[in-house]
Amino acid sequence: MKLYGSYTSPFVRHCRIALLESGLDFELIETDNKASAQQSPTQKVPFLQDGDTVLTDSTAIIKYIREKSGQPYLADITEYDAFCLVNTSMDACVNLFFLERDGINVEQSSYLQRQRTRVDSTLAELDQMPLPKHSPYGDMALRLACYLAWGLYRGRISLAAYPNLAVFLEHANQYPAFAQTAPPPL
Ligand SMILES: N[C@@H](CCC(=O)N[C@@H](CS)C(=O)NCC(=O)O)C(=O)O
Repeated sequence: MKLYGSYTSPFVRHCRIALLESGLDFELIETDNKASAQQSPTQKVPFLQDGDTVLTDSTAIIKYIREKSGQPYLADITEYDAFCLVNTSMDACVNLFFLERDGINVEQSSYLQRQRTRVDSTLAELDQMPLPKHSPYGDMALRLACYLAWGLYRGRISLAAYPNLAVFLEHANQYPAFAQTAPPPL
């Protein structure tokens, strides 16, 4: 199975963790923006190819890996909704990262300011949720850990106002599949 992506993307990291946990054979093919624009209609990473199966979104890729390896995947509706909340926060945060990297000024757009407050309001909500302190981590927790670690790595978030998230991430950093997939030093 071929997973296309980068070593820095939090979406790709979650897929790599699921693959490591599954024990399935896979190859990570490093893919930049130019290559993803040519190979996936989303023009994003990750995407996955396994024989005739081609998947273009990390959420579908993780469902595929979990089902193929007989592992549970977001079985509970509360966990599913919390997973979606993490995704909403991470999408907004990644979007602002790329826009600011292109020199776009967030202050000029009320929509971009809303994206910024969305990151804060979703993190505040996630900070109130019960979160695991050890494995086994479900896919909501893994996605949250990938997001928080990426946000800190890119200097996009601070956890100073979110003590529960900070403790959660500290514990997740001890989990081998999570530690093994950390992004390279900048
Ligand atoms: N919904 C997608 C989001 C993936 C995503 O945003 N990937 C980023 C990298 S972290 C990307 O490739 N962005 C390039 C772009 O937006 O042009 C998924 O879950 O796979």
